[in-house]
Amino acid sequence: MHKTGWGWTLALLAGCSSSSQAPLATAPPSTIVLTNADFEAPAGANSEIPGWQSSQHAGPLSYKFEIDHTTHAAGAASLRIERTREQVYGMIAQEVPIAAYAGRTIELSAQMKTADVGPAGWELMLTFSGGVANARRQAKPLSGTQDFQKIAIRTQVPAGAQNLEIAALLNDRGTAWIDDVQLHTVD
Ligand SMILES: [Ca+2]
Repeated sequence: MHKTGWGWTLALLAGCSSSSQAPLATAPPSTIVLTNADFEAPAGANSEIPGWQSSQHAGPLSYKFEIDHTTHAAGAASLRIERTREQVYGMIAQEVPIAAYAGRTIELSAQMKTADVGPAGWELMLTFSGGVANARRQAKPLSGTQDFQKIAIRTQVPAGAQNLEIAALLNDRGTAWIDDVQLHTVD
């Protein structure tokens, strides 16, 4: 009976020991999954982009958002935004839960391209929700006419952050593209 008891205890200890040496079971994966981040999903019946919300500053509809099958940085399609009348900004955005990554450093990146975009540019931005201070990070906007290039923002997830909004904003005239959006931890 003693022997059985010890065997059971040792087995438990061995189990504890091996699980404590393994990577933390609760550690989130290094890639944070986004929806339709490569813009390969076909647009919906009303031109909506699956996984993404399009919006603009105010006023009458001033932007065209389309899946572009002739221009892409990866796969066979990208998202194109075109300003059709003067307006402050038009944007696409997607929100993901981020609380599990508090304290981790993350990198948001995307392939971005411009055609005749004004100086205020085509901008990658992220915003933490949850009432955290300094919740916003913005990459340097692209302007003029530039081919696809990787734009990235690296930042630490603040304690208390609940969600992360990923956005791309066209702050000026012109046409712009985004493709291959990625979000991952770097530490
Ligand atoms: Ca693509």
